[in-house]
Amino acid sequence: MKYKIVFLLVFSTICKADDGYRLWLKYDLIKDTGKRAAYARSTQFIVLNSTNPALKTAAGELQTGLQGLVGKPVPIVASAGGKTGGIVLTINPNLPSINDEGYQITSQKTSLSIAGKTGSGVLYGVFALLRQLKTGQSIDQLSLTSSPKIQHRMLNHWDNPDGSIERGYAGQSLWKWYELPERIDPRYRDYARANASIGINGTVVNNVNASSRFLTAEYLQKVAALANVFRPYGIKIYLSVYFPAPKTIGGLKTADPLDPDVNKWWADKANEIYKFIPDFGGFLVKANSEGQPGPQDYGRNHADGANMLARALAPHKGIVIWRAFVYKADPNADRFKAAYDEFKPLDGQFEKNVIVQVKNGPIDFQPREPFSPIFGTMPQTPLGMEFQITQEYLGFSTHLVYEAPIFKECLDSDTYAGGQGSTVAKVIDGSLHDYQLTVMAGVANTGSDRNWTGHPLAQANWYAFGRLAWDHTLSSESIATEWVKMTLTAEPQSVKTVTDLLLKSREIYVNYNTPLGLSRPWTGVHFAPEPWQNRSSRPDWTAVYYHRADSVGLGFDRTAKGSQALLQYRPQVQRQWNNPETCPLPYLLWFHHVPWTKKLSTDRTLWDELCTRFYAGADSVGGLQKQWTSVKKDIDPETFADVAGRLATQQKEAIWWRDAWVLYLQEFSRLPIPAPYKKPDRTLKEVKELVDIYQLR
Ligand code: BDP
Repeated sequence: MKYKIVFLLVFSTICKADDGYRLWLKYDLIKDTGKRAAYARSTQFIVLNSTNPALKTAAGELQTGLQGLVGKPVPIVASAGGKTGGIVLTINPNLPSINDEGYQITSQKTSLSIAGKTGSGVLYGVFALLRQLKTGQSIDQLSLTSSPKIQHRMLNHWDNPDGSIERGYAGQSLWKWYELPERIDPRYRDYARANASIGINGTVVNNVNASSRFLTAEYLQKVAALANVFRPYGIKIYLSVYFPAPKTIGGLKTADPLDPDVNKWWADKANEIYKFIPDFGGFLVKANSEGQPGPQDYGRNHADGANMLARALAPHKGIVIWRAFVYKADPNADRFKAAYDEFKPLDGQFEKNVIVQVKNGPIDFQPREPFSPIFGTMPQTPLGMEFQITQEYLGFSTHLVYEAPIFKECLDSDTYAGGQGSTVAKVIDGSLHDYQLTVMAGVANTGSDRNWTGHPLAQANWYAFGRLAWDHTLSSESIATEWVKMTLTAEPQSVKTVTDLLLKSREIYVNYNTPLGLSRPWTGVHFAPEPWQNRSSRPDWTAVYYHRADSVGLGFDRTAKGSQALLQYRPQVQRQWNNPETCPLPYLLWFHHVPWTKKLSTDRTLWDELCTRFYAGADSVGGLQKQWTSVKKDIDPETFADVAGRLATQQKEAIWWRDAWVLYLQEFSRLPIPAPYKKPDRTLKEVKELVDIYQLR
């Protein structure tokens, strides 16, 4: 009987379903006993002889990690006392060849050393060492040196004070404003750990469509309580601000950035904020964009607005992150061109502590966009990157899209701003134009769902964002492999299979969703296909504005004969995309209106190629399902079932996307669906009815 109980206890611990809460920080006993013994020999104790908060965090994380991985307690001691086999954590401000947050891990004969110039550097080194262990790599003769390429690696939360999240698909906000500052949800610390483990060092906790409430003393206390939790993990807090706050909460008659009283109000507000949060990071601002007020309401420009806030923050070393996501209602304009037109003339006019944050593409986080032309055009203004991790246009949390390839595609694009090789990555890491301020932001996909991200595999997107913000030269594949090993399984065949499935997922989504350079076939909630949508308060909020289907063909002519948006790029870039005969197919319909019967480089006509992609894309989801089934034995049952269910939904919805597009476009092309594909079972009317139901989501 006794044995039975013990067995049941052990069994239930081993088989305890994995709810995904631990993300990639799963420090379970390493199965390979040989490796485990080797690791245990070199990690017998941790030497910590400082009270630096981040260093203490580092020691604690290392202790927890090692205890889990090697299965024995690892004491933290103040000195090695002549003993060998320990890990020494040191801060050394004079270390050569790393920057302030970099780390150096070296195995000496009898001990391992993790050193950095700051506590945060050591903390990142600790997580790097744990990554080595968890992914089964040797730690003998280890010599790892790494520094982040971007200074501010941050998440942008689009979280509202009422707990909802704009474009959030993983539950409610993590921040329980109504409980703060008195009650500190333990999850705040786990959030900070997860971010620190991938190098993220900043977080904007509220929506860019901001409420001025966050600047009141009442809320600043709450924000300060979060900042206190994040600080030992090297994470600074930032706030999105509502530009007219001097009016809404300050009692002033204006928010004009050139008005002395308004300037004084912001300066006083900054002083107040820094009393609450001495290491406050700064402001993120969405102004004169999608109805948000801004400096233009007073006849001023973006630089006037940003500079006023920058002057208020400068004495405290805070920064202003001013967003370039702007476009005005103009029936004759091309939204593609709007941000460039407004920002290019302001190059060089911003204060030193301002950075302009630009979305990766010119429109809005589409499944595939060319890089924003702004990246090639503002050498005298630091430009930061804004990626979207949450899957606003990528099927929410039911469709699988591993986003590293989206991020990489943009980072690796050549702007030619300083001749060949002037990639977007080199623009935003500051190396091309010697920017003194660098930012990479990701709109967070986290929420109150137990597994943080809704889709279990969407955790990989948060992970990939952090890893790329640290080092944009990493490949999508290496990040995927690492994440799978850290999170799902170490079995080599399954690691390979899941990595492969992740790597394919984005292209599959593009194929059934927006192939050949189509964009924005949504209105409303940005989930269901609505390529027929042609009515809205603004033309650029309809779907037909983007695809321009007519009896002749499909696509948006942005060449010199069309909207001329292509002219915003450097001539070398224009040459790549200018000619419909040679324009790479992924960008074809972004820049050209192509006749239905035009032969493409695939030797198929545009119509046949489109159909092929819609059908092949939808079919490929079946392939993903098969691959996932093949790894079942190596995946936690709860995670397996969750992903399997979501893939099944994706399969259904991919067919529905395919049907919506082909049936709708067929009304213009008047061409048959090419063999071997069969006509959809439903009618266009039926698809539209289905969409109406989904728009109620
Ligand atoms: C769009 C979103 C909207 C955001 C906006 C932004 O649909 O919810 O407020 O971007 O980035 O993608 O400001």
